[in-house]
Amino acid sequence: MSKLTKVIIDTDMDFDDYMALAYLLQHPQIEVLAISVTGCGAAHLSKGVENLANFLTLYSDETQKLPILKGANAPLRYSNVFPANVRQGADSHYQATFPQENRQANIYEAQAWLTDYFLSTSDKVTVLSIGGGTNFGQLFQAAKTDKQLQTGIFNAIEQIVMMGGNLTDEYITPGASGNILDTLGDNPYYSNAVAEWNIFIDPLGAQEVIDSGIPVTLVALNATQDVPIDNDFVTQLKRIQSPQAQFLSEVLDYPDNKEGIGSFLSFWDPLAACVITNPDIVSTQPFAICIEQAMNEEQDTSGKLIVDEVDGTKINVAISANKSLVYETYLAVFND
Ligand SMILES: [Ca+2]
Repeated sequence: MSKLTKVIIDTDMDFDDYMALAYLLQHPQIEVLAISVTGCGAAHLSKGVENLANFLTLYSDETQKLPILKGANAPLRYSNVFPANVRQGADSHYQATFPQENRQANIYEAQAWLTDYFLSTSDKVTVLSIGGGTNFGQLFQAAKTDKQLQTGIFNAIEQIVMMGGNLTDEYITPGASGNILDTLGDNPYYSNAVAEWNIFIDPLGAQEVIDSGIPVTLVALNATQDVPIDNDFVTQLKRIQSPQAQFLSEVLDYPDNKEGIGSFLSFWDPLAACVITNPDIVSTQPFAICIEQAMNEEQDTSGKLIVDEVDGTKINVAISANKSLVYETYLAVFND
């Protein structure tokens, strides 16, 4: 990367969103322009916004004033939700300590801010989508009947990098199965074995993102499963004395997170963030993709990625990742 890349981040303020945010906020070649928050993922909306505002106090005065965009309260389709313990962990920011309350926070309504921005900007931006497709899906839906907004969006957004989805083994080897049941444990209130959470939470929002006409790279579970968060990574992170790295260590020390280190936690959102700065850390392949929209409560497949050469939209899917290069890339920004 030679020039500064401008990024708008859309987040659900899960544990790994802090990792992705910290990476991009710290990266010398990235300029974060605004951060939108969705209330349909891990954290509830007001908590997510508050946590993000306070998280920014780990950074400069200028960063503390970044536009924080309060987004959706509900998905565009269905009302799928994360388990209560996941939401509690996110709402409580994993009991990690923010330096202070952010008294300079600039909080805006997401659709209004994004609409004004894309109607007036001459920036070229990358969108990092790490909280499902609802906020940007809603924007793209509005743009279908607003030519000026549509043009503004097309001129401004160069690419969308989205963490989400998985290609099962009917399409690729090795395939990746869904991650809904993994999270539900002994209380599987959904039957879906084929979808990934960001897509499952709002299959229509994700479809709108894919169909936006903007180049999309989907950082799928096929790639993230190559990069587990293991003890070696955590040890390296803990050695870094910066307040940002120490904050992330605290997040990973939260009991439900700690339990997953070396087992069920992956570099989900931070991998997508690293793909913006270092696309070569993953292998991508083009696929024509549709997202299953139908819900079936007995044997649900909603949110499944379907490869469909006729009706699908061509996007790039990250299908594998180089773990040691990912760790190195990620940790380098904190070590500098
Ligand atoms: Ca997330």
